[in-house]
Amino acid sequence: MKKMLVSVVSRVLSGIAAQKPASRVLVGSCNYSKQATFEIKKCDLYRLEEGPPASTELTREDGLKYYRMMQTVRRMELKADQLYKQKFIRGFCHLCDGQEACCVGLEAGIKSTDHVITSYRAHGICLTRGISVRAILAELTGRKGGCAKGKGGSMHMYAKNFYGGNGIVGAQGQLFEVYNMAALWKLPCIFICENNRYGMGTSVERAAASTDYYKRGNFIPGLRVDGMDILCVREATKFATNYCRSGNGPILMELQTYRYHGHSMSDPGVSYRSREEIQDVRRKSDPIMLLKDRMVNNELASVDEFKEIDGEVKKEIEDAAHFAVTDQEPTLEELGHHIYSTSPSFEIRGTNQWIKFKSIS
Ligand SMILES: Cc1ncc(C[n+]2csc(CCOP(=O)(O)OP(=O)(O)O)c2C)c(N)n1
Repeated sequence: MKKMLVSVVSRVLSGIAAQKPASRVLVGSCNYSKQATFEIKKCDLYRLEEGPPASTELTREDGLKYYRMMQTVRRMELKADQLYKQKFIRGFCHLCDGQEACCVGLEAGIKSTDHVITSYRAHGICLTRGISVRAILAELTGRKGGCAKGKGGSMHMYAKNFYGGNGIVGAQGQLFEVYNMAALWKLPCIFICENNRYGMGTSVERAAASTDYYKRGNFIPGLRVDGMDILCVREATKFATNYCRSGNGPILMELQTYRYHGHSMSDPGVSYRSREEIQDVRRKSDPIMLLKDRMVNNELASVDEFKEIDGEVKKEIEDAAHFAVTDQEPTLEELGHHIYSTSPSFEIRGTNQWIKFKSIS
């Protein structure tokens, strides 16, 4: 089976779908159902004869795994918000709380051996690609134990088969081409546009003549997906990966989602949209709440079980945050490494910035 490359583009978006009830429930042991079948919102299609299914099965095991992962992303982002305000985190910081179903659903629909490139709103995908909360938070605070040794920060974290966080809007497409050409991968590709309704402080309706982003690939087929529903994202991703792997060429997926925070930590996020709008999305379409309600209503898990997971996640985040504020910073010499293949290589032009810096201090 061919590997695949997924390029996730953080962009804007609209309309979040109402949930539909589950249909069939299979009762298992231990007082819980082992799995249930849920109706999910149909995707809008572009240049496709058929799309992802309108119903899907969720096992108790997968559901609990997705819940824990989404809750970890949510709590990690809220901790990052706190650390930023305490000035432990400096510089750019783009949080993805509200968009958890996108990164967790994407990972649920691809293989760990597939390749992923994403935009600057990268923390959630870093986690789903396998980086620990500890290594992410320590990267945000610029410490040695960070996944990029404290030198990358919010937008430059990497893992196996994961090529970052990129600060340049739209760079994912070019990077994909570069990687493809350099490695002669010739990989099939899914382009994912996370449409959170705003580009910085401008609503999509103000910015674009056509907000049908899933049609923007022109000759490339597209899907518009409810990005607040992890099951919709998972099924759409599975459909898209099958489509690409079958040799049909690339496909574009627009995930309609919402970011609870502003564009970045320097944007309070309430000057161009109302607090009521944000509250409304939280109340009606929160991705974590939707999954939890579905599972409880269909006896896949109990409220107490979710509380227990919440407690474990909270502890993991607190431990990671403690590490992130107590771990050492990289040494000045280390700052010059990993920029060129010879480390450090500042002597090339007769200067060594870090030595100069040392002598000043
Ligand atoms: C090529 C380029 N131009 C401009 C910028 C500055 N910039 C950073 S984010 C951004 C807008 C991003 O909008 P979008 O991805 O739609 O949504 P958001 O991140 O606000 O959720 C811009 C113009 C950039 N990083 N790269």
